Amino acid sequence: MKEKIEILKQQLKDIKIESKDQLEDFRLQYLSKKGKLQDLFADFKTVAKEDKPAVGQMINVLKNQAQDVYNHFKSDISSQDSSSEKEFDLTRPVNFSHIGARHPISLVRKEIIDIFNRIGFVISEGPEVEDDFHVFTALNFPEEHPARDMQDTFFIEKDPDIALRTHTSSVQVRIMESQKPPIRTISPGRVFRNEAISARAHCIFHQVEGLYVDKNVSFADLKQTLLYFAKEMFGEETKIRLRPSYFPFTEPSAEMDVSCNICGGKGCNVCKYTGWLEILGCGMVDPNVLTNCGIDAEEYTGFAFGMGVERIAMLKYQVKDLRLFFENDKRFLDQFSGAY
Ligand code: 2U9
Repeated sequence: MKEKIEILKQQLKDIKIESKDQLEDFRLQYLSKKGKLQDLFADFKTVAKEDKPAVGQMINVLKNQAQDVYNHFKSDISSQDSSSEKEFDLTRPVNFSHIGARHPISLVRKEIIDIFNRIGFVISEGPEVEDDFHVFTALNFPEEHPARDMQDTFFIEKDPDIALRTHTSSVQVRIMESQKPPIRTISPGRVFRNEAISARAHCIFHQVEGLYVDKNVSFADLKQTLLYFAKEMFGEETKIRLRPSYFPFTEPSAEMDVSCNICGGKGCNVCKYTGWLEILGCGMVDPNVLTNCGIDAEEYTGFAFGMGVERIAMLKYQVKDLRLFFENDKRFLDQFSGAY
């Protein structure tokens, strides 16, 4: 009997099980009611009384050993199964945790567009490479204006009449050339200026410009439209103020400030303790511009405004360095992933 137990013990040590079928064979051979261990328990009756304690213990140890062997190979085989499933399971859902997010400039541009869409402004787009007439001449820029200089504008090398647009006003010139008033449009787009890159300026940036031309459009309409925009963009409590300015294409012209949304106008380091933040330029369209674009300046008047999207985004998200919008550092961009 003892010899039989020793043989089985050795067999259990040497055993190798590599598949579910082999595992089931093992269970039937060793652990089932008709298995080898059960036979031992049956033979146990024939063991001499004085040997029973020792032989009984040996059988129990063997039984535990067989059960351990079974458990070990069972877990081995099931882990092999699940790892091969992992490798080949093409139906597993995709991990959606890194799908990216809208760029902050896209977010702010969309917000600006949505605000003006709600009061009837439609989007117009046009070419980034433009001729002198649409960028400068139609917009009343004098021949000697510094913006026409190589230092300020990127011209196409072979043709001094063709340049990268310095503002999206050229799109609105095209709209006025091809459509009759009433015109109520906004033109978002990329613009290019020959400037050194710094924390506050870049040679490529984004603008949204607006134009409203109709009979009896007044400065009061401009003010009310921009007040609505400021409240929608920066909050209901926002105030605006207009300071006189000069642009070749508008007369009168103004720059618009909004009350600082950080300190509520009390003064802080963002508004440099003035309580105000400059956000855009605006004015009544110069009659010369209307005439240049084929619109009767006796019959129609218009207002226009323009803003830099980066500037609005810097104020909205309190970004201190404009270059961050162009570097596409994932750590910066990830901060906007929840913002729709
Ligand atoms: C037409 C006529 C007039 C658009 C205007 C501004 C004032 C203005 C700047 C803001 C910051 C450009 O991005 S920025 O540097 N823009 O101050 N833009 S009025 O006037 C127009 C547009 C189209 C036909």
